[in-house]
Amino acid sequence: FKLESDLRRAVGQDELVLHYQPQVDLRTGRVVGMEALIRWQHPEFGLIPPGRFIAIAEETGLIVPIGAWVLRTACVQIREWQRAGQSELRIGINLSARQFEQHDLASMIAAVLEETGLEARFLDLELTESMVMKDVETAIGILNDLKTLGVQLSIDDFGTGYSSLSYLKRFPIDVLKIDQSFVRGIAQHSNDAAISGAIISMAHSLGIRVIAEGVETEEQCAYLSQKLCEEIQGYLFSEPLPASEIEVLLRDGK
Ligand code: G
Ligand code: G
Ligand code: MN
Ligand code: NA
Repeated sequence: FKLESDLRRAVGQDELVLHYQPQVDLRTGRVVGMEALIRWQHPEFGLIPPGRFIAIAEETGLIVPIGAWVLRTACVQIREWQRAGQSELRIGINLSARQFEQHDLASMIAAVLEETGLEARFLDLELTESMVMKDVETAIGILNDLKTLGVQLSIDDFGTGYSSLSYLKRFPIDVLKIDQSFVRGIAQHSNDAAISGAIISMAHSLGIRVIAEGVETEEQCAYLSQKLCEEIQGYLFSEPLPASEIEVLLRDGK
């Protein structure tokens, strides 16, 4: 299969790139974090989105070296932006199931933090419900090891998978990211507004912060703000952008 052999080559040849999407504090309007999102600059096919190659990378195991590259590249980049003045900027990284199961995950992350000089509290690891619910006891062990490093842990796409509130309480989670599918309907569908509101109040009662994803309109923003959601991420503020464009955006004082 061509994409697979191409991907094998791409890892060694600078064809993978990271884009960054800002996360904005709803109270201050300031950019407080970025989510790193991978793309593949294919020599023939152009820019390929992750939805088209992450599954192949998972199946072939290539996700392990790719994931390590993502982590290192994003930590180096955020450290650079911190030095340039955004001293409290945080970076969010998507972990794949395969990476989550690597027994050296915590030591690999510790090594990258050490090497790049990024403080652990500025690194936010995004996991999904299915990753942590597959084997709850094992997952709690891994999450505790990661928390020992001092990193932040988020549940991505929250609300779309199976999770139980009793387990949520046992996971050392810092952030829930409300899935875009709920945010999208906030202004039109009372159910989506109710679910988004319930996720926020439940998270807060457990001492967990909330980031709403896929925020595209002022109406969604106003509702989330009224519900005391901490942060928003979405096209309303910015789509994911290459590092050079993020620098322009930060320079313009956003
Ligand atoms: O940027 P875009 O909306 O196309 O991303 C689609 C999905 O690809 C994201 O929801 C995310 O789960 C996944 N993704 C993006 N970057 C990475 C990455 O670096 N590692 C992994 N494992 N998944 C990623
Ligand atoms: O990791 P996760 O599955 O949450 O990936 C987020 C994805 O959502 C990225 O691929 C990004 O391109 C996409 N995205 C980010 N903001 C918006 C938005 O406001 N609207 C839509 N439709 N997609 C978005
Ligand atoms: Mn994500
Ligand atoms: Na998500």
